[in-house]
Amino acid sequence: MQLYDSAFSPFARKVRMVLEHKGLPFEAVDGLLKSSHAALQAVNGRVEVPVLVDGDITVVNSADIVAYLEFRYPDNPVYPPGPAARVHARAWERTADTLIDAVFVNLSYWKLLDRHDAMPAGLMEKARADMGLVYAALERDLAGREFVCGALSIADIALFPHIASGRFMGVEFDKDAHPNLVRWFGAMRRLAICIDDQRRARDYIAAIETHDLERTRIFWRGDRIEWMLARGFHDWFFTEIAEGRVLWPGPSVPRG
Ligand SMILES: N[C@@H](CCC(=O)N[C@@H](CS)C(=O)NCC(=O)O)C(=O)O
Repeated sequence: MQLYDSAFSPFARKVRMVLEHKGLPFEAVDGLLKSSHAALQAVNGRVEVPVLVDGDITVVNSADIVAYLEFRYPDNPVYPPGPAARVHARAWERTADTLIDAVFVNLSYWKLLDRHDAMPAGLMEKARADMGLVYAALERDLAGREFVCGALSIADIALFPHIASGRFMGVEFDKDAHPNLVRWFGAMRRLAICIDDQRRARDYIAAIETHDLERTRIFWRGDRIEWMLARGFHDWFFTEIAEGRVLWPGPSVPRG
């Protein structure tokens, strides 16, 4: 299998951790390098990672890739067995992919890209308010449980890359108010798939200047735009468009 990957992308990190949890061999290609653009576009018209190529099957969109892997390679499952727990695990994966990703990635632009402006006033406060809701719900779900849905599942794997960057992004959870989350985070950080993920992400960010990445224009799509507009930062966003600092996904249709 070939994974169009990036240690920069929480979606690619999720899929890579699922592959490793399942013990499946794969070759990783850094899909976000400018030099990979044409190859990535050939397998995903949106020009986004992750993409999984498994023989003659190409799968895009991280949640679809995880569902494909679970169906095709059911050993070491990442979906809980019972219907209610499965629905709940998918709900957490969706929250990680839509809300939490939007909060963290939108904050990351002022940490990791070449920007000459300050973060818009009030953005950090909006981010902290939304993450407060997430942390409270996690604290509730982790009461009396080792992992979010009982056994380790896609919920934990999807959440981990985000929660692990909380301190760096300035939206860390309060340890005193969230003892269950502290315990969960400690257990996650001891898992081999998480140790390897953290090392890759740390090494990538430490050497960010050396990677052939787009770091002046921001690639925008659905949920991240929605969060920016819904939290009131439309003036900032439309100025970004007017001043040419945006990139958009390409059109994508299913392959024949
Ligand atoms: N819904 C997609 C979202 C994937 C996505 O947003 N990928 C980003 C990286 S996190 C990307 O490839 N952006 C293109 C770019 O930055 O050039 C999924 O779940 O796989």
